[in-house]
Amino acid sequence: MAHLLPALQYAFDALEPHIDAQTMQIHHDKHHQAYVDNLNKALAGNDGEGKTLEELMANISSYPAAVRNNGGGHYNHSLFWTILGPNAGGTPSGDLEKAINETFGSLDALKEKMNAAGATRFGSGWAWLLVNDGKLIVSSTPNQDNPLMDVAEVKGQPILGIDVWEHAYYLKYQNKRPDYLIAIWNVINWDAVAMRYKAAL
Ligand code: MN3
Repeated sequence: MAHLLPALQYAFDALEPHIDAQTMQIHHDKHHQAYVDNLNKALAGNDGEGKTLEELMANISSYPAAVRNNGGGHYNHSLFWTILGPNAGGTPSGDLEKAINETFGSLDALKEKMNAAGATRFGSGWAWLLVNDGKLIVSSTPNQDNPLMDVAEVKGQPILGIDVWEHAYYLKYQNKRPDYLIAIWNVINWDAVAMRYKAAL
């Protein structure tokens, strides 16, 4: 069963003005599609072919770089589209809010920590909020790696990931990655993050 590009659940322009429509269209239809296509090519005829993305991530060190890069790319972007949304932003509620306040002190402190992780990731990569053994942790990974990979420095279940590749922001923000990182909090879908948090516990 080949991997498929998941449909975006909102319009390309739904995240305007924070993330522009052209960036969303190219990012989803071209970049993510390429990860899916190249993953399917890399898996054709070998033992990773029937595996789920999660199974591949857990044992990624035993696969070629093309599976790591494109499988990570497919997993990361599939997560990314779902934790963004129109009419989003604001603050989380319930257990997630409580855990954020207990772990980081406040939502603003979490945002600062995530933004620092994203801003200081040299080159391309991701900033993550993940759950490990019931605890919230902020980390970052290079390239298309993620916390599910056996090679990750900080492992766990990712519940929020922010893409800091230039293709995620360059058309609107050019070299100003920190400005993109401030703006993206206006389109974070906290209900989706809370669902992932609950599932990760
Ligand atoms: Mn991307």
